[in-house]
Amino acid sequence: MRDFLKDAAHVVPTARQLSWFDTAGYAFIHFGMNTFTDREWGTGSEKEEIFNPVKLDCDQWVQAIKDAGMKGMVLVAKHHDGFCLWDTKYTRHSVMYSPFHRDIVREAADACRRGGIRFGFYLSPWDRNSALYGTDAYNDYFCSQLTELLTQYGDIFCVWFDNACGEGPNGKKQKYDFPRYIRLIRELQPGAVIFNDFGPDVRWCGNESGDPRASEWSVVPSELCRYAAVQTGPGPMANDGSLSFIYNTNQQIGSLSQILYSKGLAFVPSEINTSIRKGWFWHKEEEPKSIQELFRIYLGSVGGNACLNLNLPPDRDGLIDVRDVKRLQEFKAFLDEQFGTPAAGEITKAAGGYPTQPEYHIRLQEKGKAIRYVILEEDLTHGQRIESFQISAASESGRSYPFYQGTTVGNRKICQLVDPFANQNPLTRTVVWSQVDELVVKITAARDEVFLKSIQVYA
Ligand code: FUL
Repeated sequence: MRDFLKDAAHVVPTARQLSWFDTAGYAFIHFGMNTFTDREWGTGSEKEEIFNPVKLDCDQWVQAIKDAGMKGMVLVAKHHDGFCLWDTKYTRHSVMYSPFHRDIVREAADACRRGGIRFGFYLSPWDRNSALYGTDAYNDYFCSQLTELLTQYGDIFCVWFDNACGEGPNGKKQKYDFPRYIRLIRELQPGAVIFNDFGPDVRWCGNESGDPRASEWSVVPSELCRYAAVQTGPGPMANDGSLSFIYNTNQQIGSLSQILYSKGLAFVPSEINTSIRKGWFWHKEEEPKSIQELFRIYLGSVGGNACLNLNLPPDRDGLIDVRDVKRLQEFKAFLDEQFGTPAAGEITKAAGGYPTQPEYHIRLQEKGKAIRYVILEEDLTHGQRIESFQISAASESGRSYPFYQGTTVGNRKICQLVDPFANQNPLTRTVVWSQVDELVVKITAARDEVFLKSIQVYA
């Protein structure tokens, strides 16, 4: 049992996963035929003539993304309706056969490069337009499309696949050859992470509404992520049951009780993806989410050991709606206000103690200010190890108030001590901040020796 826990603690990310974690927040761009038909899923029989975003300006998209503090773009190059936003050799159902006649993938990739953010794409395996769909030849077609996108548009940081698999124009369903797609991406863009429901690099969080798990592990059973590299042997209960039930919607992914039954563990972090509006595509009547809602999503993703992929849908002119642009700017101003002033303080690790239960003391330079956030980061190059921790405030008189209990940390855990909207927190309400001169972060359980990368405190 102890050996298995240690093995679990040593499951580590690849360089491409670590670099993806650094991106923290990036924007999904859903744009295509559905923008013009007011739908979420097209039929594949839409006429190319209707696609004409006359004012399209990808620099405007990039500016909106940067205004929000996000560092990348994942453009939907082809959605389920099969319409391609780039100059492809393999179908006439593309921008090049529309009145618009411009390669939008090229313009978006170039704008990202100019703006200093990363570029990636979504390519839907489900294709309701291709006559090849449902035959082996479709996998060749799909790989040809992938090859164009992977070789003609510079560095790609993320290739995003969803698993939707419906019927094509001939009524047939396709057997997707994911191992082949993955091999091709590794060969042509080895630095790109691949998002898919089941890995290999990044997995779906299990919902589209931005809801985080209470405890988010990046070390997960390979039963969930069948395309990921298995890094351990089987758990001590592997022969006493099976994880065949496991799916992304499960709330216990990676928990101790679950990994014990695994045949082997893999490192596959979660991406929280959701839209700034209700739909993925632009619909005139929809409004952007509130600051409060966006902040909840931010805390649970960027601050919850995941990355945030926030969808910003361009309108029929080919621009991000001014309502959304304004909301993103307001949101960034709100974030700057919340995390603007780190409270300086010296951090020391208490001597002695157990390697799996270290205690960190943060001496506050300035007494009297209520602490609003504590941000913890594990050094993931050693693996994700922390199972639980608590934070307490200590006063000169020796009084200690344990006011925050947490579970996983991983890449980054933002502990919110005061709710900026309610301006209180039942846990910290009783803390007399004027007497507090030290915070204590105590790791209460870990799978092996703890390596924290940083502790940041915001007043
Ligand atoms: C899903 C698709 O069916 C939606 O239309 C959207 O693209 C979302 C991000 O993935 O599987």
